[in-house]
Formats: sequence, C-alpha cells, structure tokens
Amino acid sequence: MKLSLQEVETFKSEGYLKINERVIDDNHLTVLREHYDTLFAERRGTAGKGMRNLAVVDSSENDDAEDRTEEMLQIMEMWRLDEEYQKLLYHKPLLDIVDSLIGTEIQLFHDQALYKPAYHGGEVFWHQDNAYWQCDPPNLVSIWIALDDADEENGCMNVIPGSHLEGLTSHGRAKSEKGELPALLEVDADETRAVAVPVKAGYVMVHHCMTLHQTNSNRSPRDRRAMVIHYMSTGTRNREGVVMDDHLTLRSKLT
Ligand SMILES: O=C(O)CCC(=O)C(=O)O
Repeated sequence: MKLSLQEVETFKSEGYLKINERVIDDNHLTVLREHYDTLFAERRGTAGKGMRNLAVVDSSENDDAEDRTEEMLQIMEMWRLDEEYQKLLYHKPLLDIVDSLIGTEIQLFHDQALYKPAYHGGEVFWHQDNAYWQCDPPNLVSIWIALDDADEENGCMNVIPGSHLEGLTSHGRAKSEKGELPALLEVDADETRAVAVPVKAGYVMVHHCMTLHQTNSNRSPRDRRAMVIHYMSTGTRNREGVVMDDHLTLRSKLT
C-alpha cells in the first residue's frame, strides 16, 4: 500500500494523512480486538501491571484511584505482551505507508494501546508527540489504527494542519478540574484551525511527531479502542542524544 505522490505531498504540507484504503480486514480486526480486551481485562484493578490511566490526578500506575470515573487507559509496548501485536508491527500495508513517508530504514520507536471506554473516556490534551519524546531528528511518524469506528462523539483525533512546520511549542503539565495530570502534557492551540479526523474501524490515519493533536473525552455509549505505532528512521537519537540502535528494525534494505 505505497502512498501516491499526492498523498506524500499532502502529508508533508498538512502533517497528517487519513488513509483511504482499509488496512485491517474484519477477521484480523476481530483477533486484535479480542487480544486487546484480554490484555486490558487482565490489568483491571491490579496495581503496577503496566496499564495506566492517563486521566488520574495521582501518579500511581494502578486504576483503583478515586478517578475511576474518568479513564484514558494506556498499555505501552503491546508487542512485548502479545504475539498478534508483535505481528502487527510487520503488517505490510502499515510498513508500506511508513516507507513512503520516511524511507526504507524503519525502526520501531514504541507502540501503545489507547482505550477510551464508553461513557467515561478521558481527554488527551493538545500536544506535539515530540514534546514528550525529544527525539532527533524530529521526523517520526505514527500510525493511529482504529479498532472501533472513531468519530467526534467517541474521541477521534483532532489535528492542526500544518502545525508540524511551526516548531516545537513549550508544553506544561495538563490539568483537569481535579488537578494536574502527571502523565499528560498540554499546550495552547488555536482551535479555530482544528480538523477532526474520523476513522472507521480497520482504517488508519498517520501523523507527524510535530503535529499538534488531541482527542476529546468519550461520553458516547461506544468504546473507542485505538492502537498507535510510532516509527522512526534508523539513526534517530533519543532525548539523551543516544542513537536508538537497540530498537526493533521493522524494515531495512541493509540487512
Ligand atoms: O488516541 C488518543 O486518544 C491520543 C493519540 C495520540 O495522542 C497519539 O497517537 O499521539
């Protein structure tokens, strides 16, 4: 699923791209959803087992804090936990998209499952991914995979087109009505420029690590399960200036 020149140009100028072709078929989607639900269910109510609620105001890793009413649930490095998610890293249509955007030397930065449960899914505030990561060069791309239909009601992605060309903005700790959210950063964004990117289940959108984006809370009766894979060009340096050559190589012409 190589992108057309037009699609690549759109990504370069807008900093995001909604992919028109379906990437995950129904059978594959069913398997991914089952494994996703199992991984989250196993981690329910167990402290420090790798699931975080990004919407809590204390910094505990567990989900039994009083903020249970607001949940933006995250499991990092799904590929280490589940073979289906490990295989997903090598799913050809995904790597073809990335190849079209950053070239053939592709490494995994990391992956994460981001789950906004129906009725009480929490918000992710305006941010640029590289404000968290501080990677160099800042040209990582992320594929956001919808495991459920994602729209404005249940918390699809909202982006600011072209913001990836405007430099890194200084972010602060995100705040909810209850207080600071230690797991989330936040920055002011000109919401008049924002565009919603609804994505149907099995489809994906791509964004650049400098693109401003956020997702709203989910008060709808529908879950919003998403999987995000963050890719980097081989040779990318982490915030300490160290080349991350210990990360998985997903595609290369050199090996
Ligand atoms: O899925 C979400 O709610 C937020 C996604 C996000 O911030 C990202 O993929 O970088």
